[in-house]
Amino acid sequence: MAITFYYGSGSPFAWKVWCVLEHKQLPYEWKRLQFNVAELKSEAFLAVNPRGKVPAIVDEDVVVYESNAIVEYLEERYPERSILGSGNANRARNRRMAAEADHYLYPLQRELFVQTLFRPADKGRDRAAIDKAIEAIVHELAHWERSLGSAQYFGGDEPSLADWAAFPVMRAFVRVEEREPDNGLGDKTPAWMRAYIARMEALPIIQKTWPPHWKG
Ligand SMILES: N[C@@H](CCC(=O)N[C@@H](CS)C(=O)NCC(=O)O)C(=O)O
Repeated sequence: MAITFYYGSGSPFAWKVWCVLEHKQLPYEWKRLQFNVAELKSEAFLAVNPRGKVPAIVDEDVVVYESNAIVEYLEERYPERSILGSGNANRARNRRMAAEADHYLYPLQRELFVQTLFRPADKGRDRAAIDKAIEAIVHELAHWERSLGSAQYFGGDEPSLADWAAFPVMRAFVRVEEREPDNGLGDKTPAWMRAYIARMEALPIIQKTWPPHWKG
């Protein structure tokens, strides 16, 4: 039976889980929820995730929410086509970077969105707050540059969980630059990250899982 996958377009956590489902070539039924009370806080969805957040999955009688719990569940339940690689060191490295993406990278994306795309146009823009957010992002990206080293992917020669976790957040930085080109992030985006993003965007998994509301 196919896994039911509850998704929200633009959520980096949901994008990560979608990439993992594709990486593992698992059958799933994709259910896109809109970010509104009617859908996320409906009785039906709260029965799946009482927090009313995406992503979530239902696999027969198993319900899992929280993206890291979901990807760990999928890895244990369906170990073929591992997202963690082989050997304790690789597996720990992937888990470490997935945690870093959530705890260090994502909050910076969130703050940048709050200051730009999520801020009503009639409120204008707080230049100092945007500059501060960009400065924090540039500082954080230095850690990612060190982790990547000369590899193609954070996972090494092939993309793995570290990439499925980090790429959606990094691509969201670029999204802000595309939507508000004057914000100054573009000039500060490191060349290695642009090259990495281009490499990831060329992957069939990323093309297939592209956030629907970013298309067109
Ligand atoms: N820690 C959770 C975060 C999930 C999360 O915050 N999802 C957001 C989208 S990025 C959401 O559904 N927000 C809707 C809401 O809070 O009403 C995970 O890893 O799954």
